[in-house]
Amino acid sequence: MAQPAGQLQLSVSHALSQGEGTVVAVPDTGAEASHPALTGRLQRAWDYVDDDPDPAESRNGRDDDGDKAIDESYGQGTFVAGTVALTAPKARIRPMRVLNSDGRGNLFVVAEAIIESSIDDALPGRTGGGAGRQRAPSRPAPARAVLELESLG
Ligand SMILES: [Ca+2]
Ligand SMILES: [Ca+2]
Ligand SMILES: [Ca+2]
Repeated sequence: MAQPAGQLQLSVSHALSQGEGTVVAVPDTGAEASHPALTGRLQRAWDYVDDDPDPAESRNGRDDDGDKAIDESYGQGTFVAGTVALTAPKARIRPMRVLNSDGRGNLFVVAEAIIESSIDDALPGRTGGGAGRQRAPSRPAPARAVLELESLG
């Protein structure tokens, strides 16, 4: 049955696959686990902005990028994760918070998150019911390398 262009045609895609057995990493502003579309869908992941194990979205009430809009990207990661939940209703979703509430992040940290998302053993969601992956409390290595380079002038 033909459907108008621009629609997602979810019934067609769901007949092909609903994402069974897959994990979709969402490197963005994080995601709200309490959102109805995401309840029970999220795997544990990492907050690369605050370097903690809770990638929930967070706003700080500041215009971090100086564009006169405060926390304008808050909700973006939850929207993207919700879109994944809708299009792949049986996939698990791993939110990786790599952008702050104004949508800004460090390219090297984003790269690290993407790399880690492709290494199963490095993922906290694979560790079962324990406390998750143990990370050093310091900055992720690529960001630390940049800072060290900067300090060398
Ligand atoms: Ca956090
Ligand atoms: Ca802003
Ligand atoms: Ca902000």
